[in-house]
Amino acid sequence: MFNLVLFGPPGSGKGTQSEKIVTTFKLIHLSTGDLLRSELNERTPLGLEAKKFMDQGLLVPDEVVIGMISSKLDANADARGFVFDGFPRTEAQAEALDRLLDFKETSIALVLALEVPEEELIKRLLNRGTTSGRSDDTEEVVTKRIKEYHAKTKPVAGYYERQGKMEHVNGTQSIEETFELLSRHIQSFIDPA
Ligand code: B4P
Repeated sequence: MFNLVLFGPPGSGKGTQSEKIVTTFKLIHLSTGDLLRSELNERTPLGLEAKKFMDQGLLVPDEVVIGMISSKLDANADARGFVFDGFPRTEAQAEALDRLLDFKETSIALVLALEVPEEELIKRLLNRGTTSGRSDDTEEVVTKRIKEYHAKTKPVAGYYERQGKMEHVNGTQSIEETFELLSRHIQSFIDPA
């Protein structure tokens, strides 16, 4: 099993690149953002609770997202591997993920961090906000999300650096060029399927 974490600030292209990676390498896409938005659209109690945090640009509590990831791992036991997109976002989530994978006798092989300057992140997210209808793509919430990233998520990079699994990738080029850069790293582990 090949397990990849796609890491980076909000708007760095994690969701965009994950779609391409899972198609090319036949992996399962696990996006906590997408999972939370689907709970929200179905108006489940979990979704309604998560909305309170998401609309303020805050991270949803660790136990909620860890529970969601755990059930998705169980539901895809035969997968060739997983792309974790937007998870882990705190050190507690990173430790929980290691424990969950360890229990399944597998581990994270590689962490690819998309590097994009802050002005570009804001530009992309506000641009998406004009068409996405996402209530967290407004200027006020985007600024809060980036602040939350620096306070809680950036330290997760250190967690994976210490494990020797982190590779940094320039995320400012076109979607195709960025995908090429990411693919080169992935291909040192698996071939396209
Ligand atoms: P997410 O859904 O994970 O969203 P994201 O970080 O904003 O976006 P991403 O980096 O995937 O960017 P994308 O490809 O879409 O999180 C939303 C919220 O959910 C969080 O704020 C939090 O509240 C909650 N949440 C999620 N996971 C959580 C967790 N683990 N713990 C706690 N809370 C959690 O790209 C953005 C835009 O840029 C798009 O419009 C795209 O078209 C464009 N773009 C992408 N690549 C480009 C490129 N190369 N050039 C130009 N534009 C590009």
